[in-house]
Amino acid sequence: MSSRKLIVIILAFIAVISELNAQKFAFRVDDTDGIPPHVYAERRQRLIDSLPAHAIAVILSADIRNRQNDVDYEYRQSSDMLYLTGFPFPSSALLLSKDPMVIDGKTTHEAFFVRERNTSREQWQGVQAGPTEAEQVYGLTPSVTYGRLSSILDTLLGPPNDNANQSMQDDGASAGGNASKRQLFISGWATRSVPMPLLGKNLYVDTQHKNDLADKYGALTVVTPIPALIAMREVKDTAELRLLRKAVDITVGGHLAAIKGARPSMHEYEIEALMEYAFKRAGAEDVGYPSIVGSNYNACILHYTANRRASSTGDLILADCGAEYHGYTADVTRTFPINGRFTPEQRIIYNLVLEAQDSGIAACRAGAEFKAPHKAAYAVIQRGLVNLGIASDSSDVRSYFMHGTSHYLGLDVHDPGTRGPLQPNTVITVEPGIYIAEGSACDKKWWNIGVRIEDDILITTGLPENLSAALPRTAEAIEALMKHR
Ligand SMILES: [Mn+2]
Repeated sequence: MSSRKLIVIILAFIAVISELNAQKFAFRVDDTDGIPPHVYAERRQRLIDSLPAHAIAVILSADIRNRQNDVDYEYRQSSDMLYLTGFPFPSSALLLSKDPMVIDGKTTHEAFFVRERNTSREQWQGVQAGPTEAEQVYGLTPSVTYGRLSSILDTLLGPPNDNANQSMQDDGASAGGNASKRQLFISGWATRSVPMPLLGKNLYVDTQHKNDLADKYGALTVVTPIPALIAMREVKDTAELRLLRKAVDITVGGHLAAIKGARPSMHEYEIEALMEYAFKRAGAEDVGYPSIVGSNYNACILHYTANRRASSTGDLILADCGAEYHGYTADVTRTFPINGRFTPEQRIIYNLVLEAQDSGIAACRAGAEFKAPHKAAYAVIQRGLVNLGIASDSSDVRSYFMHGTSHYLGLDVHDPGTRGPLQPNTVITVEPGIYIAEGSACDKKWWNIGVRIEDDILITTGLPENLSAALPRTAEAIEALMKHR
């Protein structure tokens, strides 16, 4: 063997060893039910197309949130990042540029920033994609080290006479050459404010961040959140609707399990457990928001999540719970009697809410104003409460129905949207409610009745589609479900 061959073999051996050292763990995607990379690429292109001339957009990953001491909350990516990349890991950022930019010799309109892989971190926290995996698996090209985000922004945004030439060499990046009309769009900060109790004030992180950016880059306009992205996320594409339908189907299964399994004297948390067990068994990664399971007087608290009370016969249970599947969440509420039979008063209130919901759903037509379902539902409840003598006049009604009827649904339970006229392929909730807390100014036979009925409605070019229609909704259907359990 020639010494040259030996050197080649040794070098190859060293290369293999260093490869092993660099990546003790293989990067694997165990779940294959996601959205293909080309769909994300199309969304990014649409957003770039929507940006004004010379604008730059940065989409930030969600923060890692500390629970206590050395334990963090389970990580959940920011919805904007999920929407545009499907990339699930922290310490990452997406940069989009209306003008072409040159990064490491490549002319591009997008760049992705991600932490390098780190074996010792992966040993504890799991394998996370680095730049190579971001490119190969997520199709995010070019992907570079997260730490370069700030210096590449300097190159793109810095005053041209100040640091542009220097940064171009330092970072291997260069702008399209326009620094006069600079607009920076940012997806928004997960942490908007931090309380500083000793000073009796808040630190407004987003304002501070914006001010610092303006200081650093001179006459820079920082826009957050990104209006074009809000408009895009309002209308769901085919890939999103598939996942959203799955989240709703899983959620319907959870509600069925909870209603069938509930028994008088069960604690609220036991009903919550029935619900969430069914969610996770069906593949949901999480809930889209903390489960609300309120019995009796707790049903009158809109966002009651303590779920500790022991129920007793005669209670109404209000369960507002949604499974999250691949980032998409459902949002469904059912109210049912723990013993399987509504009392006369409960039934009257329930049927009034149901009638309001029917009117609200019927108003979910493309082209209708966003508030059309709310106005329709509100009118029914107003008339009903006045007829029942619960509300003396229309101004009273607000104290029994104190929330809106609809919000957008998608990656977030309260998904962003323009609140303009309803558009096909938008999903909104329709969720009227009546909450008569103890001590309300009405006959006390109504006290502690809290009812909300919520379904997830797809706006189409024709009739609305109730995605959660498989879950019984009428008082009779719920009683029948509970009777034959
Ligand atoms: Mn809701």
